[in-house]
Amino acid sequence: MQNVQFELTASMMCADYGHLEKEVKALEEGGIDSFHIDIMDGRYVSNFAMSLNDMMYIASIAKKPLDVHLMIEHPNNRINLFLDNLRPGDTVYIHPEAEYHPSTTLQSIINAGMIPGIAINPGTSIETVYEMLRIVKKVLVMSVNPGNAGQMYLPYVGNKIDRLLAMRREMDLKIYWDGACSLDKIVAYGPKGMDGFVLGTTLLFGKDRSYGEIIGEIRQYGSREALQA
Ligand code: S6P
Ligand code: MG
Repeated sequence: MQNVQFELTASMMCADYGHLEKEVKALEEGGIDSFHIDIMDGRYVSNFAMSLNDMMYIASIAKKPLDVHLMIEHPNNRINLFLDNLRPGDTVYIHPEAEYHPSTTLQSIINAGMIPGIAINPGTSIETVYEMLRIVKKVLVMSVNPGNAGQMYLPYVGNKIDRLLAMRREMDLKIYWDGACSLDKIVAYGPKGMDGFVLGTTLLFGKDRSYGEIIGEIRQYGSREALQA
């Protein structure tokens, strides 16, 4: 039987900010693997979602790792603000288009003991970022344009995910899905070897069921193909 294991990450910009500590605890008790922190500067993307203080607060109360997605221009100018407030084993993703020399920023992330990643926009081809795939440990594939939760899945991204999954034979990479992640996507891509999925309004937040119930169901159905094999 094929062993299907994937990481489930909660997109904290979708959480209830009136009860943030309660949200973090409920997600951890419900079986979440990590917390996805969408940092925005209003320039690289037109929205302001989370910021440094939000990240620091969640880092101070969460037992599970953080997965920091920097949607900011020139992350190299401010990278230490984030790295100084994270823990070894946390992940930091940058958007390569947002920096003149993205590999310098990635090296700073590595030097600080964090896991380096790049986020690839729907309109960015693998060829554009190919050399960086040799430096990073994780790739966050955007299946919506960055900036907002609750958007529609862009179907042309599926081909890029399949190509990245095939490239893992030659590269030491983990591949994650970010944007409009629904159960049918996990059922389709979990058994193909996807390493993780960011869960937002589509599947996890604002529902009438507990996080534990939803996460349990995702793991059960995401492994369905494997169980049938
Ligand atoms: C988008 C951001 C994502 C969203 C996530 C929300 O800029 O990077 O992490 O928070 O996509 O999930 P959903 O299911 O509402 O699209
Ligand atoms: Mg994100």
